[in-house]
Amino acid sequence: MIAPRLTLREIRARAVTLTPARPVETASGTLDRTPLVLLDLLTEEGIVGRSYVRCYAPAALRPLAQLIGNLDPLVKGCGAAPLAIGKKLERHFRLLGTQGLAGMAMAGVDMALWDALAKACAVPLATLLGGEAGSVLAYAALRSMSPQEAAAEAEAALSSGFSAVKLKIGRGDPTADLEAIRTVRRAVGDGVALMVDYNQSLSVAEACDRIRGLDQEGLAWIEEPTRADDFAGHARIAGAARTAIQLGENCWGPHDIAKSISAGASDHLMFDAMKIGGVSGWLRAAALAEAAALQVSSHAFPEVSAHLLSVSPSGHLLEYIDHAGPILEEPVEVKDGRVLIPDRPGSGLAWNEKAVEAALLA
Ligand code: SMN
Ligand code: MG
Repeated sequence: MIAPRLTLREIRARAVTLTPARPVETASGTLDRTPLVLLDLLTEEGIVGRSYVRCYAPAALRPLAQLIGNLDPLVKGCGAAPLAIGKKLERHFRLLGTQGLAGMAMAGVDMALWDALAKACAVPLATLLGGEAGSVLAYAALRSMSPQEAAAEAEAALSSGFSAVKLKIGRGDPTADLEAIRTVRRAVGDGVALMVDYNQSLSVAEACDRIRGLDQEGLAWIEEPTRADDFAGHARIAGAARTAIQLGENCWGPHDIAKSISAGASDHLMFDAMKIGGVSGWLRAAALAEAAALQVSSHAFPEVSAHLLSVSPSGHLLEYIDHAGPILEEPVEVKDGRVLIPDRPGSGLAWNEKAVEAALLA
């Protein structure tokens, strides 16, 4: 079969707000709503490329959906070529800057384009990228910061097959961190990998102090102890800690990753499929990580991240947290602590239209 060349006909962007069964608590705020923009990239050939982006702040939801819709005249009639369209959009946004909403919009288009291309070739995205459909090792991200509730979540994760969990800390003093870590550790046992995430909540000086106190806890990594764009600060923290430092979910594209690597900011890297610049940005950043011998994990977006981690030379762990599941026809599947790469064309995203309808922003 010869894959058809695709010509873009229309971008549709729909804003939805989901209400998670359990809010996600972090030291930098609690997320009790999930504002998403769903992208449908329609082609003349009938193939539809899909992706979603997540804007965290409800106030940014409508503007983001509008911005994505406003890209329609720029891409209409173009071939479905992610790199060429990426170049065009970068030129369009150069004077504004390609981070924030513009970066999210560009990444959404990029991911939808790759989805369309994989569908046109009738293969999973991982296969189009040179890998194969299989599975990737995952960890469960715990939503609650209270020690007892986090421990109960961790036990549930273990009984559904996970062998690694991540706990959010940093809301209280160092004793509160230790209590939460030890309560979860007691619940999961020593054989389970336990990571912690400060969500940027400490100063560099505080982090250097606190983190030494965690070195005996057998943690697999300590994530974002200080503000994400302070690469020099993270490098100081990494120098003071024996435990590995994890960073990257707030890096915008390969250029931020290059800066982080050259500062020696972290021992591991984690990419957010949206902030890193979609599939194209991820692949470029993954090459930098490989060359720097840093392992790459994912942040959120488990659907597309499963494909991407499987073709990342230093792929490590997938973060399993199901934000979009309620509006998907086939939410991500986990088996024995591994996320399965769906053996269907594209990245595997299909909307559950009834659920989308109910969640649409009025
Ligand atoms: C996180 C960030 C934003 C929303 C939810 C969770 C977190 C993570 O930093 O690593 O999952
Ligand atoms: Mg994090």
